[in-house]
Amino acid sequence: MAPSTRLALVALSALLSLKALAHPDPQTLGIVDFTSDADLAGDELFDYLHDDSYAEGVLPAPEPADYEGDSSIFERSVDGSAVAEGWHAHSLQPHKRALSKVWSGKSTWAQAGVSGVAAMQITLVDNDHIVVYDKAETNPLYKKTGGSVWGAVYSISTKKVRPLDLKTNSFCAGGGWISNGTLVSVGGNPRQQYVYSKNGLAAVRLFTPCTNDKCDVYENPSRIRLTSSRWYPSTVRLTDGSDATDNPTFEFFPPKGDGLPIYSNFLHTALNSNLFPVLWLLPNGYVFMAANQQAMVYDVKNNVERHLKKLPNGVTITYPGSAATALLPLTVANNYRPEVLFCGGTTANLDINPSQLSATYPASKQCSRMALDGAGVKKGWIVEEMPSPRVMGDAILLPDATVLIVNGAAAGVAGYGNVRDEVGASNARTPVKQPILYDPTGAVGKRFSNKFPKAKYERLYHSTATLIPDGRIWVAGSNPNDNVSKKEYATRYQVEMLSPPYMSMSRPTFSGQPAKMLYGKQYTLTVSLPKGTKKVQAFVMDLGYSTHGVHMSQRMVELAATLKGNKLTVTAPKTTGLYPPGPGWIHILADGVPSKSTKVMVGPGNSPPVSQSAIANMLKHTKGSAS
Ligand SMILES: *[C@@H]1O[C@H](CO)[C@@H](O)[C@H](O)[C@H]1NC(C)=O
Ligand SMILES: *[C@@H]1O[C@H](CO)[C@@H](O)[C@H](O)[C@H]1NC(C)=O
Ligand SMILES: [Cu+2]
Repeated sequence: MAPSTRLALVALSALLSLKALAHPDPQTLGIVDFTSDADLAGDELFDYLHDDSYAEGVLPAPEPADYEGDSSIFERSVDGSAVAEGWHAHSLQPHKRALSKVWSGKSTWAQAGVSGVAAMQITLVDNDHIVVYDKAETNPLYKKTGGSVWGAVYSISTKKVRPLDLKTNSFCAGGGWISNGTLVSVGGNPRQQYVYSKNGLAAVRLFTPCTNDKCDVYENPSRIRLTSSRWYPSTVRLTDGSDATDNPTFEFFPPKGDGLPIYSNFLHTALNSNLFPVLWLLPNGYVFMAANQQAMVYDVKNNVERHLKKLPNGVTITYPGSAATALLPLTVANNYRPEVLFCGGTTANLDINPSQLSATYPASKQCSRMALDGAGVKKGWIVEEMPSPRVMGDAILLPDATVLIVNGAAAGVAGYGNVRDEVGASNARTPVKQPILYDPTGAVGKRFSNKFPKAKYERLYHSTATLIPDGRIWVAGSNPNDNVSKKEYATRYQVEMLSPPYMSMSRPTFSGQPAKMLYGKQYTLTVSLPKGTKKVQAFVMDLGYSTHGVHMSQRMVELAATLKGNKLTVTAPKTTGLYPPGPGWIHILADGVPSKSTKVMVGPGNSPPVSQSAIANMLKHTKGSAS
């Protein structure tokens, strides 16, 4: 972050704050330092009018309702109908399993080329490609026409990177995939004149995958833009395949309703440390949300917030106290009962001036977990401890339904350049290079394993990780610097891959996968299983959009499956709440050993609903040049 970040969301009129803080002269937002007329052309399109009438008090601010007394919300869907099949309060199956045999062997790290641009935000595109977005800075990767770029596509098989031509500054943007298979990146930062980026505060960047390595980012701010400036925004794909973001307001992409932002009491209350809030779509269509030390369930359709119990023991779980977080796998065994997990973060007081914080302040060891149904919410947060403290961890769902936590530091907080005792500009120190594994179905107190070798490089602020289709974990980034830096802790371009023990085991394979899986329909895969396999399972996963320790829309849903001979008949998710329409990856497990995964479209692949009146109203109210 830039030093101003924590303050940036203090005011609801976020743009005005950002403006004042990001550039000393509030008149210059987005139009600072023009270098030529050519560069100026069209630039006004990237300047967005912030209309304060969207702020608190003007839009109806929903009164937060307490979940107590209305836990029935967990027993019905957003449309009032019965909940997603199989999703209701029930007790978990007894825990038997110690860590399964797939973890008995050795894990190894390997170097895997460079990411071309610093890997601040990443997402897997297809079986071989990862999109990498950075902030606009002087990366070594150049466009053919000259000039540094801040977006790239990395090939897993060749380890080559090709530049992407982003127009706007994607500094600390968020993003996700929508139902038609297009990647949407939202928000960012004002222009960086030395790399010719334009103002990305209200940017919407679209990337539709291709097979010829030619596709690029599409930006057209005259038609496609956010309602207001968003830095550190989160998104979640909704049941209709669209995307929501927040600033302390929410909005939808494509726009819905009147197309204008919706004020959020919850996000307002969660200031200051509400950046990159954590959002998980629940099987009943509501959205779980956590920011700072608070949590709630949001009824998107009716704009009702229901606050949950605070995270225990004063632990902050969002930036700059970034915890590793996941929606735990939704499985047949747990009856698709949603549970959320937060591990690490900080107990530092983040309401004081950052200059009073120290990069040596120990991170939290605490994990907090809650089941989100009537019974789970009544029970509240269940606290566990990691083997060691960690801030800025990444929680990666693994194909055997365990959770790997990689990256981060044992002390300090996220961000750079504004606390005491920094190393270089890093607000965190004591990198944690050893991954840990969490088995959600293990017995409390016995869920963690740390039998992993250490990675070679530190992965601090602005580092990322994702599962890739062959089952390895791709780790990249780390850049706690304002600009590309070679000083400790340097801007890291090196990519590393972790191979879990299952990579060298005899693994199942499958073929005959459909390109699309329609809701509730059955599909038959032809499988080849290691000898003596007793149990076969199938899953669909969203590998998420990873940035700042938040894996937006990451989820894992087991498919009901029956085996006859070598034919495995799987049933696609029954409801959009279990898996919202959009891309995913299918794989099978044979006695816990995963196959490789392949890409699938869940749902028909249609574009999300488009409301022309919402778009028109959004354009009307956000058109024009700022100041
Ligand atoms: C970033 O680094 C580049 C290359 O060294 C330099 O031209 C530019 O001025 C730097 N920008 C800032 C904001 O320091
Ligand atoms: C997907 O939908 C979005 C939003 O309407 C649209 O901008 C984009 O072009 C669509 N992508 C494809 C591949 O149709
Ligand atoms: Cu950032």
